[in-house]
Amino acid sequence: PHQIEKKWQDRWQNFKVAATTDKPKYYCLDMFPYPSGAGLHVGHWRGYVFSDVYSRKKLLEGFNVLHPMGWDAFGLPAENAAIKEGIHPKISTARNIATFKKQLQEIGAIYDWTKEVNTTDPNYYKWTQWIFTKMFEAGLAYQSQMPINWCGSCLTGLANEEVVDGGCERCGSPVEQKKIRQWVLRITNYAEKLLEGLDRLDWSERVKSMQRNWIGKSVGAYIDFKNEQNQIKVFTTCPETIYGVSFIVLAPEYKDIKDFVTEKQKAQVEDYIRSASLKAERERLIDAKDKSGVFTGSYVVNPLTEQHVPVYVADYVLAHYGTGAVMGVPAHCQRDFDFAKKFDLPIIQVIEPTDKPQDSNQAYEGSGKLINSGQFSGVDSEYAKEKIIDYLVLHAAGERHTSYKLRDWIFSRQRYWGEPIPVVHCAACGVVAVPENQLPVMLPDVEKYEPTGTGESPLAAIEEWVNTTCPNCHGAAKRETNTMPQWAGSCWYFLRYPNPDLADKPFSQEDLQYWLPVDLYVGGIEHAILHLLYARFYTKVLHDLGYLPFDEPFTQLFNQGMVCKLSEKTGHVEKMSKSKGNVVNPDDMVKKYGVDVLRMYMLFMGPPELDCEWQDNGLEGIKRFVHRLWNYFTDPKTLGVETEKTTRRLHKFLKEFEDRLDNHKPNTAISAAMEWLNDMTENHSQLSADTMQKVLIVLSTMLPYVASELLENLFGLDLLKQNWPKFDPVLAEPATIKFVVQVNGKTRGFIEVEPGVTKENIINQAESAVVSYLKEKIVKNTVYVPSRLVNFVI
Ligand code: ANZ
Ligand code: ZN
Repeated sequence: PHQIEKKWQDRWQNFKVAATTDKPKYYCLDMFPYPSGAGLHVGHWRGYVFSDVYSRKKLLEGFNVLHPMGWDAFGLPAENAAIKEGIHPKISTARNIATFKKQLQEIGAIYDWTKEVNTTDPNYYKWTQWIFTKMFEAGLAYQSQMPINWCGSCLTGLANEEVVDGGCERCGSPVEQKKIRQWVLRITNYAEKLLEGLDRLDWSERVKSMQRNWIGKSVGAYIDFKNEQNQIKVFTTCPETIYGVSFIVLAPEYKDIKDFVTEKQKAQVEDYIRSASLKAERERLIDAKDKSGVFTGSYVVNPLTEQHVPVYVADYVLAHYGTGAVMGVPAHCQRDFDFAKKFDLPIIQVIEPTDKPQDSNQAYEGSGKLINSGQFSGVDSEYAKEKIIDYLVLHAAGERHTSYKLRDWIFSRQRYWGEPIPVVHCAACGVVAVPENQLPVMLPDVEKYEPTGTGESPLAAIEEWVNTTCPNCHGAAKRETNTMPQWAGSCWYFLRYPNPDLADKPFSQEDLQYWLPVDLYVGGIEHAILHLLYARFYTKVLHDLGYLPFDEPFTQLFNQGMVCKLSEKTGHVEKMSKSKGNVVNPDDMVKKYGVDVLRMYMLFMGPPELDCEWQDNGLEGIKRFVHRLWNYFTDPKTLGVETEKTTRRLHKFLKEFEDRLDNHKPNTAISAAMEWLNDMTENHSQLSADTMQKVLIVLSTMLPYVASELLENLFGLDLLKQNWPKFDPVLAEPATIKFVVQVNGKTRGFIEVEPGVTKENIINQAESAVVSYLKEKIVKNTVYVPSRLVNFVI
C-alpha cells in the first residue's frame, strides 16, 4: 500500500469543490475536531471514514460535494495543556493542527483544504463576535449576577452541562456555587422552537428524545397559597391532586423565605440553608430516599380546601425551576411521600388507581378517578386537571403555565483562550457592543494566561488592552474581559465553510442558498445534546434576525458509536482513552496495513451507530480480502468474456452494496463484497472490463487507494471522473426462483424455475420432483403459492 498511497494523497490533497451551481449539491459535514495534543485516534477515524464514503458516493453520482474540515481550537483543554507545557496556546494549537492535518490527509478523504476553518483565526472569530453583537442588540444576550457553578480548580464558571455528578467535567473537582457577573444567552426564548423543529428532522429518535428531555417541557399551572400577609406561588404539573396537599416546600434559595420564618424557627432554618448552599444542584436532584428539610413555623391556605398547610424548606426543591416552591402531595409524588414519612405529615389519597388498590408504601403517580376531592370526586383525573385549573382561574387563585427545564445559557468564561466578548463598559453609555468596523476585538498576547482566580479573566490584568474608548461617546471606557465558551465557534462554522475567506461578511446569501442546510452531519453521540442544541439555537436566531433562509442547520444526522477496546489496566472493554491505556494510534495501523485496510476495517467493525470493539486480528481479515481482490484483478487470466451468470451476479452485488450503504449499513455492504469475491474466485470466473470497473468504482468509496490504482493501471481511468454504476433491477433479481414442494404439508423436494414460466408448467415440474410420494395416490387438491411453494394434498 505504501507505494501507491503517497501518489494518490498528493492528488486528492488538491481536490476542489466545483465552483458551479448547476449541479445538485451535497453538503456532508463532520463534527470538526478539537486539535488536542494527543493526535487522532481510531475513534476519530470511524466518523471521518463514514462521512467520506457518502461524500465519495455522492461525487460519483454527479453531485457537487462539499466535505470540509476545520478546527475547533479555542477552549479550556488547549489552555490547560499550554499552561502545563509552558507553551502559549497559540503555538501549541498551531502545532497540534499540523499533526491532525497530516493524519487526516492519510485518511484519503476528499476534503477541499481551501475551505479549512479555524475558530481561533481572527478572520473567523471576528464573525463569532459579530453574531454575539447581533444577539446583544436583539436582547438575547444579557448580564446577570447569578449563582453559577464554580470550579475551584479550573478557577472558572461552568455551564450546567459541564458539571457531571457534582464535579467539573474536565478535572473532576467538586463544583461550588458562586455569585458572579456573567453573560447569559436567552436560549429559553427558543425552547418551543427548538422542540418544534425536531419534528422536521431526519435524525434518530434517540437523539431527538435526548434533546426533548433536555428542553423538558412541562404543562401545568401556577397555584397561589396565601396567609394573612404573604403568598406562595407553586408550579405543579398535577393540579388535580390539590385536595391531597399536606405541606408546601420552598427551595433553600427561595427569595422571600424570610417572610415565612418565625422567630422560633429562625436559627434552625438559617443553619439548614447554609448547609444546602454547599451542595451542587445535581447532587440535590439525586432521588435520595432520606429527605432533609426544616419547618419555617408558618402556614398557608389551600385555595380549594381552605385548609392550613405547613411551609417547609427542603433542598429537593430547586430554586431555578418553576417558582422554587412546590405543593407537597405525598400520596401521588414519591419525593413528597419520602418527605412526608420523614416529617410525619399526612398522606391523603386523592386518585384511585383504576386497576389495582394503592400500595401504602409508595406514592401512586398514575391516573385514575378522583376521591376525597370535594365537588371533583368521581371525575377522571385527566379531565379534573383541566376543570381544577378552570376553577382556580375563575377564583383568581391560579393560572395555566408551561415550564421548561432548559436554562438560559451561561456564555462567559473567566479564561484567556477564547473569543473576547465584544462589548465595552462605558460610564456614560453603559454596555456598548463593539461595532462591526472595529471587529475583531483581538485577543491580546499576555504574559500570564493562568486564570486570576478572582473571577476575572487574565485579560483584566492588561491595562493597555482593557482601557479603551467608547464607540458611542468616545469617552474613556473599559473592555469586557470575559471570553466566550468553547461552544461558541462551533455554533455557526457550517455557515462559514462554503467561503471561509470572505472578509466583509460571515457568509454570502448565494452560498447559503446553494449549500445549506447541511445534508448529512456525522459525529459522535456524545454531542447529541449540547453542541447540536446550541448550533440549532444560533441558526434559529440568525434566521429570525433575517440572516438565514432556513431555521434548521442539519437535515440528516448520523451519530456513530464509540470505538472500545479491552483495557489491560481495568480488564474491561472500554471507550478508548489515554487514562485506560487502550488507545490505538491510527498511524501505527496505517504503517502496518495501509490506509485502505484500516478504512475498511473501521466500517466493518459493526453497525456504525453502535459502540464497537477494536480487535487487532480483525484487520487481518480485511487485509486478506484486499489482497485477494488485488490478486484476482491483476491476474491476466481474469479479464475476458464473462458468462450471463457472472453478469447477473455483478448486478446482484451492486444492488446489495448500494441498498446497504443507503441504509447506513456499510458493514453489511462489505459482507456483500466478500460474498461476491468468493463466488467469483471459486471458479476463477472471467470478468469483462466493464464488470471490473464497476466493482472498483463502488469499492472506491471504502478502498479509494486500491481502487484508483487498479482503475488507472488496468484501464487508464481516473476514478474521480467515473460515474456511480447503477444496477439493472432485472439482472439483479435471482436468475431462478426456488419452490418448496410439499405433500400433505411436509416438504419432500425443491425445484428451481426460471422467471416467466407458467403455473401449469411449474406444477408439472413439482409433480415430477416428488413422484415417488404420489405413486398410486389421488391428488385431491394442489395448493400453489407464487414464487414459494407447491403443496399436493393426497
Ligand atoms: C404537585 C404534584 C403532585 C407534583 C403530584 C407532581 C405529582 P416536571 O414534570 O419535571 O416538570 N416541582 C415543581 N417545581 C419544582 C422545583 N423547583 N424543584 C423540584 N420539584 C419541583 O415536574 C413538575 C413537578 O415537580 C411539579 O408538580 C412539582 O410537583 C415538582 F402527584 O406538584 B408537582
Ligand atoms: Zn460611551
